[in-house]
Amino acid sequence: MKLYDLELSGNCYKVRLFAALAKIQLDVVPVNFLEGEHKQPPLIDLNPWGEIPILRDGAVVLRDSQAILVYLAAGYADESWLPRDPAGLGEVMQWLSTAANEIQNGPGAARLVDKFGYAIDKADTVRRSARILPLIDAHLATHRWLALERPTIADCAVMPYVALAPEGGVALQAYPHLRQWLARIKELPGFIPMPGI
Ligand SMILES: N[C@@H](CCC(=O)N[C@@H](CS)C(=O)NCC(=O)O)C(=O)O
Repeated sequence: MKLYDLELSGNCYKVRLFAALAKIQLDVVPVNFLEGEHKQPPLIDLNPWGEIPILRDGAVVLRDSQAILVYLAAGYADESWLPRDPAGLGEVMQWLSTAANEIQNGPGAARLVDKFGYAIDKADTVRRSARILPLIDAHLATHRWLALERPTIADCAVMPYVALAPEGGVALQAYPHLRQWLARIKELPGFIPMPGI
């Protein structure tokens, strides 16, 4: 399986992290992001959205980090990471949506402004962060993991841009439960870091 990857991308790191934790072999292919390799053939033919990560597994080509996590967990990992019962599946999926919406558009987007100079409304990203991070902290006050009281792909999806929030000027000091959860993830067997985490 090939993962078209950027080391500094939290979305790519979600996939690398889960593969490391679940001991899934990936052939990581670095993409020259600055030169826009992801906007040109052959990558633009694999993902017309012009984004990475992209996963290629034989005839299967997938964009979107959440979709890739689901694919890898369903096909290559034990069910503890992604349950098959409707309630458990729904519980994990609601966090994948949080990763793709509130987290991506909050701390994820704040980092894009500060670290990469993207023309995004910084105040809006800070407002979104200030709304979602206390909610997650409150959830983690009574839960060790985001879903199902065990590590799942929900943790892999939400963790990167939360941990990288300070790179977007979003401090985590006010969220002790969230910081303890980040530390717990870093203690999981197989954990790998990325720059900033
Ligand atoms: N929903 C996608 C978003 C992917 C995404 O935004 N990737 C960024 C890198 S982290 C990208 O390729 N952006 C294209 C660009 O800025 O040119 C996912 O979760 O994978």
